[in-house]
Parts: sequence; structure tokens; C-alpha cells
Amino acid sequence: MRNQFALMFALSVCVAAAFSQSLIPDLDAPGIRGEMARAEKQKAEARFDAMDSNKDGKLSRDEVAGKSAYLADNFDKLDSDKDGSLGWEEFLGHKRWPR
Ligand SMILES: [Ca+2]
Ligand SMILES: [Ca+2]
Repeated sequence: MRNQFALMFALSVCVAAAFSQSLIPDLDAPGIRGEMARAEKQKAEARFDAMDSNKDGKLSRDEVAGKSAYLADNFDKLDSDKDGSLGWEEFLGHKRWPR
């Protein structure tokens, strides 16, 4: 019974994660969703570019230090390919908005 509960809980967490990914609208989504996606992407690009001081298209640990507590604190977790820097998609946390 306990195990069953744990399994149900694990499943619902997976579903929630998949669901939140699908809430991120595509850039060419129709209507307001697409407009919001494009506006948000522009804001994210501005934030990314402002932190990318050497303009190599990646954020190093030094570049995020002191500018984003969230990125600095979660750097290792966000750096999914473990190359020591955050690329655009690692920064965004999803792959729906290619640059
Ligand atoms: Ca950089
Ligand atoms: Ca990386």
C-alpha cells in the first residue's frame, strides 16, 4: 500500500513536469500564446546577452556570478551537458525557442 502510494506520487510528479513543459508555447503558436512566447523570448534574449559579457553565446560561471542568484546557485544542475557553461537552451530550461 505504501509502495503503491509512492509510485502514484512519482507518476504524478512526472506528469506535472511533462505538463509544465507543454505549457511553454511555441513561438509560432496562434494568437496571444505566440505573441507572449515571442515577447518572453525577446526578454530572455536581452537578459542572456546582458550577462554574456564576452559574447560567445554561452554564460560562464563568472558571467552569471553577481547577476543572477538563481543561475549562480543552480549552475551545475542547469549545465546539462556539463561543459562548464550555460548555453541558450540550458539558460531557458527548454528547447522550444531556438535562437
Ligand atoms: Ca560568455
Ligand atoms: Ca552547458
